[in-house]
Amino acid sequence: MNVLLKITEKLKDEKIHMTLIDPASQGPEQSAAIAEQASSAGTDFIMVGGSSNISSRSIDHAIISIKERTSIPVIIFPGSPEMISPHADAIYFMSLLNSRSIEFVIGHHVNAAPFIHDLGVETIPMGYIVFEPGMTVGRVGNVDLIGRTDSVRAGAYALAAQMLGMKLVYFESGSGSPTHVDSGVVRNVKKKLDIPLIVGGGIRTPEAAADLCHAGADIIVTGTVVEKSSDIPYELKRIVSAVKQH
Ligand code: 1GP
Repeated sequence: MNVLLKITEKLKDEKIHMTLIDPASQGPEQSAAIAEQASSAGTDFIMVGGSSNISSRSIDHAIISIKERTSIPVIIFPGSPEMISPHADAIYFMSLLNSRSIEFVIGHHVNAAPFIHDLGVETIPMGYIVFEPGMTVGRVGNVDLIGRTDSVRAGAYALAAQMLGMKLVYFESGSGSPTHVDSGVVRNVKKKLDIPLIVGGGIRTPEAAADLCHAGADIIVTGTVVEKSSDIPYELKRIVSAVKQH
């Protein structure tokens, strides 16, 4: 299965919802239970990862358990070079473009590339751009944060990602953020950007997801909403259906 092809094919018909599961927040069984409920709520892809440092063993266990209970593709969303697993369908080969630390822009990638190559896992080149408030990823990634309404800087970074040959751009406010990226920024950037735009961080309601999709976001990521919810199918179904209505 080519995951990037699946993403681009699906985007011809509809917008995409992805559920982020952080294996540092719960054990593999609970991660799998969340994935199963997210899948039944209609999410299209599971992303596994986060900013906390997790061993390749923990990532392996989480992905194996998730794959036992769901059939939707699993993409690794790595917060460190250890977060690699042969059990994933793909890994975002993501450069944190507005980090001040060279490791997050290209250094970790150089270290991880030979291992990923030998494992044969599909890599999806992605420009990862972090906005205020940034939360854990902003701090850990030593990010020069973009203001949440700064269309000019956001657009310049997104275009640079596209010109570097990246296949996706991800606008991130940080997991658990009280705000999400401003929809005006998404609207302005999408006027010039040709590659799909992912938006995540702080999206908790169907209204927020709808607003961002209406502005031009192609893929919406939610994580905290499922980790905190006592009724995942109900809450997620409402968000997924808001995404699919655009
Ligand atoms: C974080 O964009 C994702 O990397 C999801 O954020 O946990 O706030 O939904 P939330």
